[in-house]
Amino acid sequence: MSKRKNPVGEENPNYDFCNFLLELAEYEKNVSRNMHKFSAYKKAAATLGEHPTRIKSGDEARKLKGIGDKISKKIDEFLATGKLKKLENIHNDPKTEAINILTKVTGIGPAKALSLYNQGFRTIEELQKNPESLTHHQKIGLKYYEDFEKKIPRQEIQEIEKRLKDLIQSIDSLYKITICGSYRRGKSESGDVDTLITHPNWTSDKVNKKDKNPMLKKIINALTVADLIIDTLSLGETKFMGACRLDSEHPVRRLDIRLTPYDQYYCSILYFTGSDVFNKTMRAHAVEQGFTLNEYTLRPLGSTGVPGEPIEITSEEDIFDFIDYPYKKPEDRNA
Ligand code: 8DG
Ligand code: CA
Ligand code: CA
Repeated sequence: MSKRKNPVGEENPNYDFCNFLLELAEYEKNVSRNMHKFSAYKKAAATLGEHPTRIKSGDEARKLKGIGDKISKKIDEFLATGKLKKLENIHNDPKTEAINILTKVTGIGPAKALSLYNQGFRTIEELQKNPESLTHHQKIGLKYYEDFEKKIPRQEIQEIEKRLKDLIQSIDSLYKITICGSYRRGKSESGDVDTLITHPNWTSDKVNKKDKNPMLKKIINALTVADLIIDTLSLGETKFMGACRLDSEHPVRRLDIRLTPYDQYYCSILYFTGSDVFNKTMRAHAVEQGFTLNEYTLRPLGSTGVPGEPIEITSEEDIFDFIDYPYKKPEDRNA
């Protein structure tokens, strides 16, 4: 998950509400560690972000999906005073402020940030001077901290996509490559590049075999030799996290790559496209309909609640159909 706060631009009529809600969401995730509140704030921000006109009162907001009493009161407070007491308190609390800053480094989660805080760390600069207690991933995160904070314009992801496809398909033209995440949802800029790769000869019955699958390592090697990948945060058999760069004129970007079995491709695409809030809502709907949905498969839940065999899926639409959920194009999954 990228560490950006995704500030909403001023062109949005409710951008100031969205931004304080997103900030409250980050606080719940990183400091209070309350994921229910985190989701609630994110959902409310997404709803307001899609609303075409300026909200004029908490009452008006309360009529919208995902906005209840508490959030509508915050909107009233913000409209009346131009600020929120809760956020002021958060900003004035050094511990909260430090955790917010430290968790912006990729690889540093809330627990590590708290432990760093307890060791006396407050700023990125302090960490850079004393990086001894950090993992390899966290050190690389620190190295590219400033670049990783920058959003990636859509145009640049298109260029990265083209290079990825050229390089990977020159290893084997049957590789299928899809950039997912916010890019696939049509956003004009993204926090990172989420790449999904599959190959018709690699299916789930071949996973779990004791032989190591060399496919992803070969791909990462080729992308590194071509100087597109410049650092690795972590590399397993099916999952790569790292840093890439088009050329020295461009900032260093976060690149995620997952290699997924051919028969699980559509569940993976759906999952990796997000948004995370959309995924949660859709998974909950699947359960109501008697299915369990994850990034690998869709399976029926028997009367005992034990999942059955995976259902054969040949498109993203299939998944929506099976759980009787109205199809949503990627652009409409920003909630
Ligand atoms: P962004 O990078 O532009 O900030 O947005 P994003 O593309 O939507 O977010 P992401 O953090 O890169 O995650 C990509 C997708 O992965 C996300 O849209 C949905 C899926 N996903 C979840 N939960 C989680 C999670 O806990 N961690 C990660 N890394 N991805 C998740 O549904
Ligand atoms: Ca990502
Ligand atoms: Ca992303």
